[in-house]
Amino acid sequence: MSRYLLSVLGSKPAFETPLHVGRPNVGDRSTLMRRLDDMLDRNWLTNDGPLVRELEQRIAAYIGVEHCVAMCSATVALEIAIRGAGLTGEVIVPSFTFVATAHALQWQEITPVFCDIDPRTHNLDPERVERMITPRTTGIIGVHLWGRPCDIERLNAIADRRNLTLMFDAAHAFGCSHQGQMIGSFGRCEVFSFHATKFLSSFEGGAIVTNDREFADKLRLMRNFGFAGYDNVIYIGTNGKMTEASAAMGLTNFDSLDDFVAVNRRNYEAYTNVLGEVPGLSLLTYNRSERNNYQYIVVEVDAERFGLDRDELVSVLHAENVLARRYFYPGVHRMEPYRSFFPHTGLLLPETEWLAARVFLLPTGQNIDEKTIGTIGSILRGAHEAAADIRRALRLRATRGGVPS
Ligand code: T4K
Repeated sequence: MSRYLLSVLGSKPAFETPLHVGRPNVGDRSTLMRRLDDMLDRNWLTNDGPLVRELEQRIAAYIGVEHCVAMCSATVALEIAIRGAGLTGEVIVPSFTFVATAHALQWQEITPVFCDIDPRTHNLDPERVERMITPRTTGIIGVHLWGRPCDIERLNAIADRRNLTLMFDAAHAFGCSHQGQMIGSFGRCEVFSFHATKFLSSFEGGAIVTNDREFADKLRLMRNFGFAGYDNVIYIGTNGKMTEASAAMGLTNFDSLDDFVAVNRRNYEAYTNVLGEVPGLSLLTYNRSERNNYQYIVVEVDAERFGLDRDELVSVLHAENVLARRYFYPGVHRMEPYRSFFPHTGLLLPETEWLAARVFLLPTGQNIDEKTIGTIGSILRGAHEAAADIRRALRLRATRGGVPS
């Protein structure tokens, strides 16, 4: 069989226009426009409007929790949840996550203590969590990375035993379940992201979900400057409110969740087929007995078996206009201000460092079909077969600072 003609070796890119990771899932446009028209007719644009309330009710019912407090982003929601829960001192978090998980703590001068992950699950390793606890520790924030639940039971047991607050960054996990129970219903609270790139998007947005009524009331105050009525501020607050336009988008996309899962799942199965044939690449698996949103196509590269390392392979894909992403590289501990504060943290995070050098994400969503995935599969197979030539070409390009002739 002849080799696939790769752009990195001088051919034309496989795709004329870039294929992005993180293209938004968008539901029915006419429904969105109708909601926006109604919103303009009402002339009520933000501040706990009817669309925000409807979205909150629908999310709470869907997850099976008592309270949902919608916010302008998951980052602000995390900040408010952390402050509302009274966390101080040190809080244990993974470093293999989006930087917002740690920033939400550092922003309020709470030290994120980076804990290593279990390389099989990509999530916090509870055994290591236990070892990171000090007298200053007040909480643990687990991240359900890629929508796959943390080891919730063991983290719960540690938090109970050590009298710590446990909450979850569930930014990736809307629509996912753990032991049949929707994610969102665990810990003191959980935080979802509705950013444009997330499974459920409200342009920008997020939410805190909890079963604790008093806590939810406090969070509502904190998201609105602490106002408990006209002229009456009873708490320190910020502006964390979701707009009505965002809620319109969130509600419209909520109507299409099943369609989004179906598309994501179809793509996931197609990737499973094409990746199965390529030595050295493994696709992250989801527990099929649970509900999954299949929003992320996460691939690990075994450089020795594949013939190229992750960064070399990402260069091959970019040359074809497949804009694969190295989430979450290089690990939050290697980003500022953390790398200056704690320059040697990497020594405590061998699994994070190992994984951050192996993982990349491929495009999925409504703009990607099985034919496109077939082509991406051919590129990946071609890259494996031509690994030695590619490595030479990339090295030549690096030394010349240009494209190989
Ligand atoms: N916790 C975790 C675990 C998270 O992953 C995140 C966010 C948060 C907390 C905080 O949530 P938010 O405060 O954002 O609600 C992106 C997103 O901006 C970020 O929300 C997300 N995680 C993270 C994983 O990915 P970047 O810096 O990679 O974004 P960007 O602009 O490169 O977008 C990714 C790709 O998506 C682009 O290559 C193109 C495509 N895209 C993006 C947007 C915004 C589109 O096609 N259309 C669009 O409108 O962080």
